[in-house]
Amino acid sequence: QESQSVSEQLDYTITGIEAGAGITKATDRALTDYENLAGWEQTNSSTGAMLTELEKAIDNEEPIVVAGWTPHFMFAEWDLKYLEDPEGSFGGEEYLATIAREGLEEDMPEAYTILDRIYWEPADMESVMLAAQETDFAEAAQQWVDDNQETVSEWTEGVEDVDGTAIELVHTPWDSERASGHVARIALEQKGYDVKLTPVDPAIVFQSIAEGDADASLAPWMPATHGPFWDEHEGEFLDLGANLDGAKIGLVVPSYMEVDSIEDFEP
Ligand code: PBE
Repeated sequence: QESQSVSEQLDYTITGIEAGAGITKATDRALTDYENLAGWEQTNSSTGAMLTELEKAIDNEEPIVVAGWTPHFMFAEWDLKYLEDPEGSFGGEEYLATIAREGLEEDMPEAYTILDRIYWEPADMESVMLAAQETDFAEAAQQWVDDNQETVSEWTEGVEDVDGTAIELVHTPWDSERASGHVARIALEQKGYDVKLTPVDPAIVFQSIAEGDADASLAPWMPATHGPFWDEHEGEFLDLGANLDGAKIGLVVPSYMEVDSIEDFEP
């Protein structure tokens, strides 16, 4: 309806994703950081539901605000933009961190070295994510490794083979982390590890590694997205640095919407 403001048309609602996601906490921060969002709320069901809502809105050229992130295929699929975030509720550039349990360096030095070296670019991760749309993550990751064996060999160079040592990696249940989890699994398997990959919520990634129930993870998004979980367990896990730079989270809208900043919404 023409007479309604965009905020009214949106029903003062941001379409979020899973309740346990880091971006859900960041969106809650935005709802308190921005005075013009007082009284707004976010809906939280699933990433799949958010994408369905986004597609439906775009088909009807209706306004929608979603919790979005990069790398993700949503930006290849639709014409979208991040809203400016002058309050910094969503942080700036994010990196993906590799973390490990205390003692991994002594117990499994070969795995530690490989995990410490794993680093790739957003375009690499995106190519696995895209391929996985047609097949599954195991096959898509294998394809990327086959095409990039030189890179994987740099990660494993000089590392001695092990004989079926069991190692457990935990990752969050989003495509970006399914991609990095499977690629790390294959790199470790090339050196003889028996790798178990377990999808868990972000809180459990940190908790399981802090408690030594899992060995390592490439899934943390830092510093903003999973910062609260990181801080909660600081000192109880090993920080192996970035495995990818150039990630981002924020509020995302279709490009046809006239708002450019979170501040632009009428209260
Ligand atoms: N994400 C994708 C996750 C991490 C990876 C941004 C949706 C989150 O916890 O928010």
